[in-house]
Amino acid sequence: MPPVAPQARLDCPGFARPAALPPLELDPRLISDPALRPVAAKLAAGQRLDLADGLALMNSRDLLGLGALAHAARLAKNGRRAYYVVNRHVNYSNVCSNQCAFCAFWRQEDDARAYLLSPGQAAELAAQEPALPIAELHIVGSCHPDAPLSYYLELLTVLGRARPQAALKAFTPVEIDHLAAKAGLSPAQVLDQLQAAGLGAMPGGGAEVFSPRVRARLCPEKTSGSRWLAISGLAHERGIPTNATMLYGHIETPAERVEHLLALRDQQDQSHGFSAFIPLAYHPHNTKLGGAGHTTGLDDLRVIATARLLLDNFSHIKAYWVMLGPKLAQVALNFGADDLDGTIIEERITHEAGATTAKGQTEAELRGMISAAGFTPVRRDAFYNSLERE
Ligand code: V47
Repeated sequence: MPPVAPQARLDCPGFARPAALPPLELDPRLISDPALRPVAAKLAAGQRLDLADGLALMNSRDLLGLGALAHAARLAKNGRRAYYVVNRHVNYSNVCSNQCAFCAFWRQEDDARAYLLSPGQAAELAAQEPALPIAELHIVGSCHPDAPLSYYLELLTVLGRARPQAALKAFTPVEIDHLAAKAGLSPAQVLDQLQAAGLGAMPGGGAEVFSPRVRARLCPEKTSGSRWLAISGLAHERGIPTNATMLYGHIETPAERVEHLLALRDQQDQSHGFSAFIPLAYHPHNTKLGGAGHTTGLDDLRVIATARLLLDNFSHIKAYWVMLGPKLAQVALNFGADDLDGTIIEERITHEAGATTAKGQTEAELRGMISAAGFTPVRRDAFYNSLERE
């Protein structure tokens, strides 16, 4: 693999530098874990947290203390607003040459359940339920061994025509790297062509855990963590906002989680184009990696709270209801999260791995979850502009 060309500019003019966390007003009586007290003192002084602070948070069982800290940060960033988007997922293919051990979605090309939607079929899906005010098409598939770059360009063109009001949030840095290698182009050249065909934003999948140790076991064929970060930076240079994720709850250590978050924070310091961070709770069913069970509620909330506090330069933290379940996602609004993601309509990746949640939610259900938790629902577009009628 050729190296990703270094970013032309360190400071990205396309995106404003997100505001840092201000000094937080905290009630020390809410914290019972002594390891969290120095972290609280730093937050109260407006200081940036480091690896040791991240570890104290990531190892703590003081759920109410974690919540108190993360909620103060959430209020400083987003007040009582809780975002959601009317969106639709389009998974254009499940045929994947990476065949990651944690993933239940991929199929070999000769599998009876393998598919590659034609651009026309994808557009038909996107056009269903025309009265729905879909603001975002979330378009993710696989590293298909044969589909050429022209397929992806055509896909964006016809999806844009099918849903002209929707932003096309498409292709992870892993897919970009794969199709650049197939086309014999650089990721930057591919991004330019996709942007000209309508690419407006990019989802945050494929980041998994950046640790080379974890990647060697879980996804040895996949784009490395450093390439994932560099390609995100190339998108930001072009004014394309992207998201970031972390797949947790498998073989990773607390230190590897914290290092992952700090690597995202470093990239954001340089390129400012990450919109949201989304922790992804590992689902073990039908995967090669397998595993005993699901993540715990404590761990889910702890990852969200730690992310809110470490990622002081990220504006948004998503509680992805598909993976957390709607009830815990609602609780997570008090642990640092300010976004529930969206209506989705048809989720496949997590459901192949055993998710028992619904495949979609109605807008009324999302608003109800937010209001019942005491927050103000804000319907947004893919760029976090409010679509609420004032
Ligand atoms: O890239 C795969 C992960 C991702 C499993 O950017 C798994 O707005 C859990 O990235 N258990 C897809 N996770 C989901 C994703 C996403 C979702 C919602 C919003 C956004 C956004 C992005 O899910 C994959 C992979 O990292 N994944 N298999 C599994 N068994």
